[in-house]
Amino acid sequence: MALEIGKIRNVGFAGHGGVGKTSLVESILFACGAVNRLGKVEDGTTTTDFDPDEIKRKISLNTSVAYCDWKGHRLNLVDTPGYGDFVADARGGLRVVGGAVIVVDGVAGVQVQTEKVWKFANEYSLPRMVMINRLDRERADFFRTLESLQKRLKGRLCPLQVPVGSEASFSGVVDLVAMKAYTTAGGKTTETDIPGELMDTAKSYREKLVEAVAETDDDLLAKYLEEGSLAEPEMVAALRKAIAAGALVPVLAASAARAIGVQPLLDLVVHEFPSPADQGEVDGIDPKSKSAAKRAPDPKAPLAALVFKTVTDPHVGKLSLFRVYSGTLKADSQVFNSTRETRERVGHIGWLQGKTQKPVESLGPGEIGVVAKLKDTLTGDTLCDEARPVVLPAIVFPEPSISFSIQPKSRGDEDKISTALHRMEEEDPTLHHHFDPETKQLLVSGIGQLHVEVTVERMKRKYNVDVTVLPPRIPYKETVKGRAEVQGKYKKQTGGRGQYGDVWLKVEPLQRGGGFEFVDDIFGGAVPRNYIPSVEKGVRECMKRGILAGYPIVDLKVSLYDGSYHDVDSSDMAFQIAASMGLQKGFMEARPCLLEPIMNVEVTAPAENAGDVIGDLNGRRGRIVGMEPEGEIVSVRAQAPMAEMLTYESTLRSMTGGRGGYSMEFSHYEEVPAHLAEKVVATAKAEKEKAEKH
Ligand SMILES: Nc1nc2c(ncn2[C@@H]2O[C@H](COP(=O)(O)OP(=O)(O)OP(=O)(O)O)[C@@H](O)[C@H]2O)c(=O)[nH]1
Ligand SMILES: [Mg+2]
Repeated sequence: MALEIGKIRNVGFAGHGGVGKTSLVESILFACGAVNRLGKVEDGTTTTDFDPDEIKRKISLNTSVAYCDWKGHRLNLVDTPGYGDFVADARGGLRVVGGAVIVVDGVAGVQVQTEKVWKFANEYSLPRMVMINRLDRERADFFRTLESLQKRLKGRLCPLQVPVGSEASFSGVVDLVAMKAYTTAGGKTTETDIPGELMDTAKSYREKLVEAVAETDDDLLAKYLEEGSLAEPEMVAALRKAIAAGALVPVLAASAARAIGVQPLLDLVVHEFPSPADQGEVDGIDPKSKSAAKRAPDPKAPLAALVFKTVTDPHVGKLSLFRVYSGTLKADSQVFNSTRETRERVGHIGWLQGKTQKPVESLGPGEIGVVAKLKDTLTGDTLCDEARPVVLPAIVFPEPSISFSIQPKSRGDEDKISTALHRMEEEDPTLHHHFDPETKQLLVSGIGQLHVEVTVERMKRKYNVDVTVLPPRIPYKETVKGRAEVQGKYKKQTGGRGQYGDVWLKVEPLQRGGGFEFVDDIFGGAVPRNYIPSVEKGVRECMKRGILAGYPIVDLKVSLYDGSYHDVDSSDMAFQIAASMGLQKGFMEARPCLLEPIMNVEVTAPAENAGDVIGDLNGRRGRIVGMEPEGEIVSVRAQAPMAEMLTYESTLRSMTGGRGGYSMEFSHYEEVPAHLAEKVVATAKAEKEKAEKH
């Protein structure tokens, strides 16, 4: 029997790294009786951080799913990673939920990845609540954190609770709708009256809440202004509507580790977040007619399900995590993968409790489940009824931004490495690898250094291949600053059939991010029509290989404006070569330069280290773009070249005695200063010569 759709709540947990998402999910599972022992991240015993690499590093690397039942409702909990290198996985997780709990730390407040997951939630128009967690810690402060939330996150954020006590004496929350306190002692939560000393605070924040709710509805606002208050049922109904529409984001208080605020959160999830039925129809495309197609959350409708995560399990092989949007998926059936246009056999299906599968016969709309051993299906694919196909929008993942070259430790492991990487790329859409024929290096690209390190460890553990990671290769690019008009002529006419191609090219820069533009300015057939694509191809091939230092050329406009040909000797190949020769010459005449990736960096450090942190960033050619004190911690935002940030981790650690943290992501490309560019060009030349010798 499939679950009753109105009783399902799919909830995502997202936020910056280490704020307590996994601990919160564990605490929820325990409160609901879904686990009988409360796991701890420190001990590697939580339900949703079960991967050996997660246990070893004590951070979440993957989105994982667990379920529990609360007051007659089924909650599917989607725990997403918050560390910068892995946060992209939260995109997949948030895609399939009906509401998100954005968790923030009660000391640090809004951090880089908080803003990132907030944007993901915006993209999917997700109703959300913000939970200020870890309020039992020293220096944690609900109201100061609230200010940072209201300042830095777009949306109408309003407390729905205020905390009872603070730091070590934090013991519960006051619900501002019911005007009741829920205090927790020894893991047990009980409803009590609001402590006398909190009454004034509670009343004043309730007033703010009522006002905020009223402001989401014109009729309600008129009534509120007239009568000065709102009736309870009206207020409750309007609150639910406002949250669902994203017009209001309630702010809550908690300590996941001490189970404070957990039961009140569960009641709110059940009352305030939409069920899959409330979420309504989902939009897709009919692959036959290419027109829009909708699918209703009806168990009898044709099947439509989306795979949002793929993992490989050493025992069972490939697992696909999916959400059913419409229709019913049955065990032992056949489905159609409309994204890849192939049939898939479905064997066992089930619910997921971390790594454990609970087999079920069927899964209805709104349910989240798992299926093993699909052949061709990858993350983002739609599974549906072949007779009524539909493709749901895919999930967009970021491109990798850093590349490391890797070498096998034992000879002859090259094939094993490439098989392992192919398999891992099926699981992880942010991982890529390719062989660079110029330098004869195998490059593994990921979001950051830790991402690549974890990949290499996995390769060893799961596929039994050991590799050495060499320092990363900065993904420089080449472009020009000036213009040039040049001839490229390729002529070989000695004996037999010759080769003849002759082009005149104009080379010009495009604005940053402009890519490539090819202009055909040939009049009167100086270059015959059928060879114009050959010229463009020759230019493109040459741009891929690079000219200055072997990096791809970007932001370039090339116009073909003259040339000549030979009736017999001209060929596709001859024009490609002529174009490539022309570009090489024109490029070098048009003031070539190198571009380097610039990163957005956010550093948090104890206030007394702020001066050192800023001085050091300046020394790394960084530009400070902002600095915000948050209590005894400062957060410094800067832009700095990737090439200067490779060794940052250890420097920051020693500068701050291990108390600083940072995150970094790609921002844009900028020109490399000339004296540094010379070094890069020289190194590239040496590498190329070395590779040619071997
Ligand atoms: N004092 C205190 N510590 C907490 C609380 N919640 C979590 N922690 C601790 O904070 C650390 C990080 O917790 P996690 O649950 O792994 O945080 P996370 O948000 O899942 O981290 P990532 O998934 O890696 O982004 C662990 O050491 C937890 O024990 C809390 O309410 N109070
Ligand atoms: Mg986690």
